[in-house]
Amino acid sequence: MVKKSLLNNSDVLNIAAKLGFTIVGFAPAQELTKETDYLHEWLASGYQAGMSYMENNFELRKDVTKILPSAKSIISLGLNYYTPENYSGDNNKGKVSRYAWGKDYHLIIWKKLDEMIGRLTEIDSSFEAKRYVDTGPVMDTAWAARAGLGWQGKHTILINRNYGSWFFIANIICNTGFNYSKIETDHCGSCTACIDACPTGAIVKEYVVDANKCISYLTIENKSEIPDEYTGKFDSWIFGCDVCQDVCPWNNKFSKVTYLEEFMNAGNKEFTLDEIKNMSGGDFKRRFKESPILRAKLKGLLRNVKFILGED
Ligand code: B12
Ligand code: SF4
Ligand code: SF4
Repeated sequence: MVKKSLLNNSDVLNIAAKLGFTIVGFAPAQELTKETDYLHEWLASGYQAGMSYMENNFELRKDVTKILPSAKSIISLGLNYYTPENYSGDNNKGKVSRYAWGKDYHLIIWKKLDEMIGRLTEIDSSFEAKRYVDTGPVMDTAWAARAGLGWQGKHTILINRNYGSWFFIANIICNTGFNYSKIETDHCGSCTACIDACPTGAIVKEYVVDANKCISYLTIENKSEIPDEYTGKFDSWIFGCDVCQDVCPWNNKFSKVTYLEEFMNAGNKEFTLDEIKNMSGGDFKRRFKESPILRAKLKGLLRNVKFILGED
């Protein structure tokens, strides 16, 4: 006889809400066939640029039972990071994209996911789970879409009809069956605002981003020089880029202020360019110890500052 799980949707929803995950959905752990076909095409086009890790573990991305053999469901969670602050508009300052204004979201979310798994295991000791946010061989956005959190906009970021797109996605692969969520329909319609506004033409066609051209890639993941063809196109982005989300009507209408303290009073919104240029390695490590900006390393951040100043 199959043992019935002691857990149900409400247990998850209650715990998730206490931890600040205001967007939650459930998907059956079936193979991601259509999504991995698109991934295959994307890789074949070289759109992963220097992120060779995207080429690895294709089978795990497609089939989560290769990660957790007992997998039955994916619990998908969205953590809203929107705050009403904005940039000063000072031309001597370099802008950091909104997701990186505060503490590194991986650190915040891993802790919350561990707490959640701990509490679910207290209810049902047979609960088995693996949790992911961003890193690891899991297609975060594809699972969030399957779990009804929203639809992938033409800029490829997931949009929720009540929150817009300023939220992180986390996924828990687990061995419990749930009542599954309804998949959200695409509400982009005839809008092309993100494609029209992208400063570097990185949204090469609807629903496809070429990382080689994306300011987010070029300022964060890229280890080389920034190609000359982008001179004058970066505005003053020195870490990431939010243009495609800033122009999206769903964000303009539906963004809600997060009530998570972790994202309030975020100190890393913008920097005077001289401040970066004068930073020592030690200053950089101290200042960005728990920030996503650490990923660019001082070398990368300096390259970005010099690029927007036209100094390289
Ligand atoms: C690699 C990566 C990047 C790369 C490549 C981006 C990309 N679109 O692939 C770079 C460095 C450029 C990047 C930038 C950013 N990223 Co990023 N990134 C990732 C990562 C690690 C993998 C994404 C991936 O699988 N790409 C592969 C391609 C094939 O997938 P895709 O673009 O989603 O394409 C899908 C659809 O568009 C669709 N599709 C393809 N073709 C077609 C055609 C049609 C007709 C249709 C209908 C659909 C369709 O199928 C594809 C597969 O499902 C995820 C975390 C994770 N582990 O999943 C975070 C993630 C997507 N990033 C995130 C964020 C926040 C960002 C930035 C906003 C950060 C910033 N402000 O600078 C930017 C946004 C840039 C953008 N417009 O995408 C968040 C998004 C949260 C959300 N609400 O959706 C994620 C989910 C991290 C997280 N866990 O929160 N990122
Ligand atoms: S993040 Fe910036 S560069 Fe990348 S697709 Fe969006 S608007 Fe274009
Ligand atoms: S700007 Fe328009 S096309 Fe782009 S994601 Fe938002 S609604 Fe969709």
